[in-house]
Order: sequence, then C-alpha cells, then structure tokens
Amino acid sequence: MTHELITTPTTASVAGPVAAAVVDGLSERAFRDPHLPRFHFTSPGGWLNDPNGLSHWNGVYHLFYQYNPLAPAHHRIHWGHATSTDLVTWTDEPVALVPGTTGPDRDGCWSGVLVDDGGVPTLVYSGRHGERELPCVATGSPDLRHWAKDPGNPVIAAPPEGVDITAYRDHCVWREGAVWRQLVGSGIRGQGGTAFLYDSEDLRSWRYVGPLLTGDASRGVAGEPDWTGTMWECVDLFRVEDVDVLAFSAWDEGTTHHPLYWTGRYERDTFVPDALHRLDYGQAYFYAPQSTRDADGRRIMFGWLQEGRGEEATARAGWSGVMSLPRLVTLGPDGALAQRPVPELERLRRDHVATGAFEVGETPLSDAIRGDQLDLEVTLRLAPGATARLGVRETPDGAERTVVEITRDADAEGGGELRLRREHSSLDPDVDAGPRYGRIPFAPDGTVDLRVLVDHSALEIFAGGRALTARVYPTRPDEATGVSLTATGSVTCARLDAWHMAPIVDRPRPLWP
Ligand code: DQQ
Repeated sequence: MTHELITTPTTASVAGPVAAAVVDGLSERAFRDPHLPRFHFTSPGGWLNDPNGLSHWNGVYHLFYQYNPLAPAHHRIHWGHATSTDLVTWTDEPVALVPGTTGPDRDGCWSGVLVDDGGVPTLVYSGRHGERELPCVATGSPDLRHWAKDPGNPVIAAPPEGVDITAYRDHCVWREGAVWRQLVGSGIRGQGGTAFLYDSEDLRSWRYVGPLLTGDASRGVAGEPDWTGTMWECVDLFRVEDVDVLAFSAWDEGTTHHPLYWTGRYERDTFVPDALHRLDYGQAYFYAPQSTRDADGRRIMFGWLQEGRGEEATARAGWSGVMSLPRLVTLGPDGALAQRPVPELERLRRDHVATGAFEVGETPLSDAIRGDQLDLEVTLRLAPGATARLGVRETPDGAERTVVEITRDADAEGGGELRLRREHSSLDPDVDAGPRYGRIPFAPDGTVDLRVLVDHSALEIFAGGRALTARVYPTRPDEATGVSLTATGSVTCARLDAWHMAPIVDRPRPLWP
C-alpha cells in the first residue's frame, strides 16, 4: 500500500488522478473499518456531509453530497455524486464539482440543489471564498455526469444590503409559473435565523424580495425543542398533502445544532407558520436534510449522520460521515410529519425471524436475532407508566450496550417518550455518550410501532412516525451483536420481526470515480 494522507493539502491544484494517487489507501482503510455502515451510503473514503442536488431525473435518483476525497476532514469541499434506480444500491459517478483554482468557489463548493431548467440540469450551490459563501450556478451534460460552472458566478454578488447577517448560504430553488424562486439560508443579527427570498427569470439574475420568515434567536436554549438558532442552514420548502413545510437546520456558532421544520402556509412572499417541530431527535446526528419529490409523487428525504467518535479515531479510520437511509415523508394524523425508511430497502432483508405475541420479561429473545446489520420491527403495547427497552449492539457480558427506551406517560393521555441511552454504548471515553430523546404518539390502547435499523455505527430509530438517529462505536464490535428486550411494568410485544440486512458494497471503491 502506498502512503496515506491524514492532513489535507491546502493547495488548490490537487485534482483528479493526482488526488487519487495521493490518497491511495484511504478507501481501503475505510472499507476495513468495523464501524463503517454496510447498507447505508457512505463516500468511498474521506469526508462526506450534506446531501445535495437530490433529484429523480429520467427515472434515476441522483444523490450529490458534500465531499472531501483527500481526507476525513471538512476542507475544500467538492460535490460527490452517486446514482441509483432503486434507492437501495448506488453507483459512484464522477465528482461533479471541484473547488476552482480561482473564482468564488476556490475554498469549497458548499451545499445546493439541482433544478431542471427547460431540460438543462442546473446546480445552484454556495461557492466559498475565505469566510464568505455566495450563490453559484453550474450546468450539466444530459447524463448529469459533467458540469460546467457559469462564467458569471457568483450569480448574486452579495447578501441583501443594509441587513446585518450572521451567515448566508444554502439554497432551495423552485419554479413558480414563469419565474424561478430561491431561498438562501441566513440569519439577521439580533433577531434570528431566516430564509431570504429571491425571484429570477433565468437563474442568473436575481431580485431580492425579502425574508420569507425569521425566527426568534432569543427563545430557548441550544438544542432544546423551541430553539431555532441564529442561522438557518439548508432551508427546504415543500408541500406534503395540503400542508406547507419549511425545513431548516438551526445553527449557532459553537453550539449543538438540530434539524427543525415549521408547518404552515406558504403565501406569495411569506411563510405563515402554524407549528414548529423537530425533524429528528438525534439532533446533529441527522443534519442538513434535503428532500425531493420523486416520479411517484413521494417526498423522499436524506440527511447527514455525522461522526460521534474522536478526531484521531476518525482520521485513522480514513472516512467520516454517513448518508441516512432514504426516508419517506408523509403527513401524520396529528399534523406533524411521519417518517419511515422507503419500502425499497426491504429488498435487503435476509434470514427472517418472527416471534409470536409475548409478555416482555418472560421469554428470552431468540438467539437467532443478533448482528450488526439488522432491521428490527416491534409492535409494543405498554400499560400507563411502563417502559420497554430494546438493547442492541450488546456484548455477551453486557459491558457495552445501546438501549432504545420507550416509556408511556403514566396519565395514559396517548403520548410517551422515546429515549436512546448510550452511556454504555462504548468503553471508549472519547465517544459521544449523550442521550437523545423526544415525545412520541401512542395509540389509545398503548400500542406503538418501533423500527430500529442497526448498521455498524449507524443507528436509525422510528417510533410512532418520529425519528431518532445516532452513532455508536462499541470497542468490541465483533462481540457487540446481542439484542434484548426487557421491561419495567406491563409490556406486551404483539409482534417482533427481525432480519439481517445484506450489504450494498463488497469492496473498496475508487475515491475519484
Ligand atoms: N454544510 C455545508 C454548508 C451548510 C452546512 C458546508 C450544513 O453549505 O450550511 O459543507 O451542514
């Protein structure tokens, strides 16, 4: 094996075949890492963050992503690109955008979207130069494999005049009659996060309309449900049934971030909010989501699962960042979004094990249910005040274990809490062990459907339509394969179905396809 690069070169000239030679070994290292997920999409090696340019184009799903192919570090971000016809397996495509040697994106091609401009695939993204990001445009070949940056970049020369902003980046672009509309994520100092609205006839020349909606940064504490931050990253405006949704990632310098959404009404130049919701209880473990409407009219969403282990361990591993499983987003009966993995993923299920109904605590789980690539579906019925605990990634001695806990309120009003306990997930003191939790709805009889997808270090949990995403890194990954179900109080398991999930990749992939 040739030498491996841990620090990213700062020169702008490393590209293509040169980069591939410099970082030879990175993708092999990533592939060998026992914490690398096997049925989630990851980059071939190096760094991955936000999903970008998500679209369903001529029957092919396109997933672009924030990518540094040179090192597992957020630096000089490129746009990686992968395609899929089934949302299950992915083909690596040529890197779509490379930071320029000069120009407004010389320090990175940050997040953005793909739109269909009369048949011409067009990317709108944030070019980064120094500490500043500005909107840029690139057009693609008909197969979306080759991209040319617009010589007029940046297409908006500066943020709106006379507004004291905290930041300015990320785009949501859509067609409305004869005009294009665009949102750029931002924040107004002393007020809160916002999304600036623009109009254009040609995607190149934009007229500033005003803030679509502005949050209140003084409300709440970082990470708490009503905290909307000082800046909104990755704004995404879409409609589900008859409800408009404004999704964003609440950000503030140096604090916890989290993804949120407003439900409400988009009316001409404003968004009239109705209620604020959390998109995922994992906070920054499901960040910067982006969604698209596919040819079947489904709203499909991906988010970025960042790492929860120390920087040194990440550098050694040779990779960083996981793309969430594609989620189907619908409107729940309570007016909030309901999320679940797309049904296509069921194709990866193997070795089905099912149990009949049983009282939790009386019957041990079948020994056939164990592993680090699992899809677990459980329907539980809890008495008021009862708690069910599904343990995953457990070592035989119990020294390492991750617990998904569900508690029904004692007053049985129809709600309860989903909590992920990670205090024993890893014996490695550098690993993030903080809990994650949020409210979930129960059926009136105390029933709740729980789905847990375990993919090595990636964990996606869905309960009553709510999502909680996180990362876990047992130090004995080969032994941490146990699964258990226990309870305090009266809990009936109405059904439990478990499958092993087949991997979607069987060898290291080129960093620079
Ligand atoms: N990541 C991108 C930004 C965006 C942030 C840079 C969110 O465009 O605001 O990689 O994770």
